[in-house]
Parts: sequence; C-alpha cells; structure tokens
Amino acid sequence: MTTSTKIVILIPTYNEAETICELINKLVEFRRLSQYKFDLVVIDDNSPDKTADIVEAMRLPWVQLLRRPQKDGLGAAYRAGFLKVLGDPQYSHVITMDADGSHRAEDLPALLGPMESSNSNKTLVIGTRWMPGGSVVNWPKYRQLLSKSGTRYAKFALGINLNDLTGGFRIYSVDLLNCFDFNQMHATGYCFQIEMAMAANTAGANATEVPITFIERSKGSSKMNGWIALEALIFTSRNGIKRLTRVHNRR
Ligand SMILES: Nc1nc2c(ncn2[C@@H]2O[C@H](COP(=O)(O)OP(=O)(O)OP(=O)(O)O)[C@@H](O)[C@H]2O)c(=O)[nH]1
Ligand SMILES: [Mg+2]
Repeated sequence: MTTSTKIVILIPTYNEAETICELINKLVEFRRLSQYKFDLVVIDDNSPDKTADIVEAMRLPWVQLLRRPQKDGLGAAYRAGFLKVLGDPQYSHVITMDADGSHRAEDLPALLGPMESSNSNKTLVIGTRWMPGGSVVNWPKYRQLLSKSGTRYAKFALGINLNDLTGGFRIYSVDLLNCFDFNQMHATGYCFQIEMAMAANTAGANATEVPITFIERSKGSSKMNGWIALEALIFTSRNGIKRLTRVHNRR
C-alpha cells in the first residue's frame, strides 16, 4: 500500500433493510483487520423500507449516506455516487459492490491484490464469476445462462476481453474514472456495468480479473426485470454495430 492509497466503497441500495446491516458489519470487521482504512458511501433512493435510516442509525463515522429522492435505477445511483467521491481529492480508488450479500467482503483481499500491484494509473479490477476459481451459489440456471450469454455477446460485440461484464464487484482507480464522461452515460440497470467496462476499455484501462464467489440473495427482493435485460441487449447491439462500422470504415 502506498501512502496515497485511500479507498472508498460505493454501495447502491433500494429496499435492502434486511441485508445492509449484515454487509456493513462484515465491512466493519474487514476494516478493523485491514491495512486499508476505507470509507463507505451508501447511495439510497429513498427506500420505502427505510434502508437509509438503518444505515444512519449505525452511526459509523466512516460511513456516509447519499440520500436521493426517488428510485431512479442502479446506473443513476452509481453515477451520483461517483460524482460525489470524485469531488473529494483524498480518494485514489473506488470499490463498487451490491448490498444484497451477493458480493462477499471475504473476496475483497483477492481484488485488492491486483490493485496494489498494478503498475498503471488506470486500474480496473473485476470480480469475475465466469473464470476458473469463480462460482455462483444458489443462482437459478436461467439467471446463470442470461449472465453468461450476455457477457459472451457483449465481449464479442464490444470487443472487450473480459469474462464478466455484468457483475458489479469492482475496483476502479480514480485516474481511470476521471477519463469517463459520466454526463454521456445513461444506462439504468446492470447495463451500467457493461457501459463502465466499455468506457474503461476505451480509456485503455489495465484490467485484471479475479475469481469471486457470487451468492444469490437470500433476503429482500431482486430489482432485475425484463426491461433491464432488454436495455442491456439494446445497448450492446447498438454499440456493437457502431464499433463494427468503425472497424469496417478503417479498412
Ligand atoms: N440506489 C439504488 N440502488 C439500486 C437500484 N436498483 C438496484 N439497486 C441496488 O443495486 C444492487 C444490485 O441490485 P439487485 O436487486 O441485487 O439486482 P441484481 O443484482 O441485478 O439482481 P439479482 O441478481 O436478482 O439480485 C443492490 O444493492 C440494490 O439494492 C436503484 O434504483 N437505486
Ligand atoms: Mg443482486
């Protein structure tokens, strides 16, 4: 760890009252033992189940809450979170993770290793389900198929050589994030993760994949729906056609 390494974790929440405490308590424990004294920003879209109040009641000085007025999708929540932390010069790296228990604090050391050893300032570390050592637990077969085929399609169409383009357990260096134009990013659902991977690829990021174990949520409810899957399909196809047209015109 260099003296300039300061990490902030972003966690978007919508109706995660049943899971957020458990995750933050795991992060408390991880932070206690870790050399990294990271901060945490929870970005909540006015969850009716009072997720934000639960976070506030924990009264942890290193945890901030970004309260947003209404549900506006994962992408918009993350963009607001990124804009907030990029305005704070103390941070060098940003970790993103889900609140529903699917991303395990236990996998953080595996992600932090490549961040630490990266010799580029444009660092991306992706927690990957679909590589040797990676796995999913209790995830229905149709979700596995959707995730794997979505990534394969996006990998081919967008020319990104990564094996899990829809997962959100990642580390970005701030130098990499500063290359992105968030005003030009509009994805709403998990398509946002594809959009971020595409932006990282365009910016020439030094990307490393590490295997993670992804656990299907056992509490609360998924925000996944048909529109979210369709959004990812349309986004990938549109940008894939643009890319292939560019490649063709260069020939
Ligand atoms: N602030 C905010 N957070 C959201 C929104 N939609 C989803 N999230 C959060 O984003 C993370 C991922 O959402 P999930 O419901 O787990 O969606 P998913 O991981 O695509 O779907 P599953 O795999 O079925 O769980 C969770 O922490 C959610 O609470 C939203 O509109 N606003
Ligand atoms: Mg989830």
